[in-house]
Amino acid sequence: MTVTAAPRTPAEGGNDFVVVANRLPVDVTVTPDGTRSFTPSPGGLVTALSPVLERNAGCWVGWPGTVDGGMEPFRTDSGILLHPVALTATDYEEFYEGFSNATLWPLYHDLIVPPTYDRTWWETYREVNYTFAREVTSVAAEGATVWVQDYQLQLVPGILRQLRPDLTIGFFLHIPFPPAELFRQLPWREEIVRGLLGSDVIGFHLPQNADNFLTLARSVAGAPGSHTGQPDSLNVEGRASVREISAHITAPDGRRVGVAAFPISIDTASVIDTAAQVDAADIRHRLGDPETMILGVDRLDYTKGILQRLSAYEELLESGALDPHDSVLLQIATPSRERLEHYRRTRARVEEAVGRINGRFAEVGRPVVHYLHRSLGKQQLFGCYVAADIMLVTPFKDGMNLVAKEYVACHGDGSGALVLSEFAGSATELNRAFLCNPHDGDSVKRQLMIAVNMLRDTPDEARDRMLAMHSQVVEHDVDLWARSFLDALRSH
Ligand code: ADQ
Repeated sequence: MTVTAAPRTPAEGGNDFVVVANRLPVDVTVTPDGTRSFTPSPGGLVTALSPVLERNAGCWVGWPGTVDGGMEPFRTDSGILLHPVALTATDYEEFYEGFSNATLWPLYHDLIVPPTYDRTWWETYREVNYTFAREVTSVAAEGATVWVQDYQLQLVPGILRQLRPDLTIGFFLHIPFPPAELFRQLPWREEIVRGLLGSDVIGFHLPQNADNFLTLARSVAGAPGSHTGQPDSLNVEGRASVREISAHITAPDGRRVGVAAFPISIDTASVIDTAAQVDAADIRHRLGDPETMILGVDRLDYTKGILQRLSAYEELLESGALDPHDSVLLQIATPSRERLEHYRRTRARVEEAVGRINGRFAEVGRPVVHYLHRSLGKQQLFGCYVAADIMLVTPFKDGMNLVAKEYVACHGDGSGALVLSEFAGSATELNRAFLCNPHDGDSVKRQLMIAVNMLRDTPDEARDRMLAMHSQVVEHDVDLWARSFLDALRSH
């Protein structure tokens, strides 16, 4: 990625559209001679927001991924102004690894592992949220629209509301919002809810997440609200009208805050375009030309159910339902949060399982599980999507899951099958997938085998299912998501 330096002080008047997220959309690498290089960073948020900012020529405020001091603002070759927020090593440990990923992440993902409640982490979370908000005020024009992203920055809307009442503030949560009875565990629950209520519009992936928040906001922050369950006065126009504000709640300062579901999606046209250029036959050939190629693609996170997926596959090989001579599972796992104990443990268990399964069922030169622990380029990744007969997406809990949508986008010819956890947000829209319960190994095995058999015995039925889902992701892309949210924010 080519970047050019931009002045620290914003151009006269500042920026009219600002996105603020924990991470900038690039990874910065510093070589020993001090030269910096930039590569686009992986992850759902970046995948979703980059096209939106490119189209709006906006400013992205975020952490550049290194704790080695200040960095000047810079502009990407696609025209996005990147405004770095400096974090110290302690900020990184206590705000990011600690409060964000060892407190909020497990709490919001239904306590798959126990959250840690640590007052020092909380204090750093508050301070770092303040730092992000201050940086936003330095780049935002009078009356600008600011779109705050995700669980790391839930206090930013409230702080911005105090510092800059002229701003229009939207907030979108990319992960699930938990039921009130879980959220109430959080010792700082009231501050978080009040922080979010600094927004004009709060967006979630699913109506269920929005409902959870509304219940909480009433009970924790005492905010009265009107939950109509029906679209009300904030209707938006045209194509975006499928997403409407479903409820209003009154913030403690008397403002009306819109709360609604805006299911995120992918840049479908660009995925289809890239998928058309890949050589899927070559990938299958390099995997030994299996009759059945199964694929898993995830950040290596304990919420994604990778180990359980491997166990289901192992049991199917063991029982003979899948033939080890004709079946291959390719698991691509992006390294993630590697210093956290639960992540290290998950990785060790996944890698142990890969070794065990190959030890039991592989032949010389013919592994039954291929495992890559790294990030791939889009071309390579989408090549795997196109090549795979079956995509296994088995999270215990996932806000949306873009991987499932990317796979479907790559199968516009109706080929392939998606086995999808009913606990992924995307299951609501991709309801022609083979839905499974990842907590129940038999359910994963059953749905996988139904998919295998349908592809072989009644391919037309499998094709209908895939084509129905493909239309869904063509009609509901990331552009619709962003425009729906921003239209709702504008007309608030
Ligand atoms: P994630 O938990 O990161 O996102 P997901 O939605 O599946 O999960 O997005 C992952 C993205 O990273 C996809 O675009 C995928 O292509 C990319 N990716 C994954 N593995 C890769 C690899 N090895 N190499 C290259 N790219 C890879 C969070 C929430 C989700 C929510 C998104 C967006 O946890 O629930 O869907 O944000 O809101």
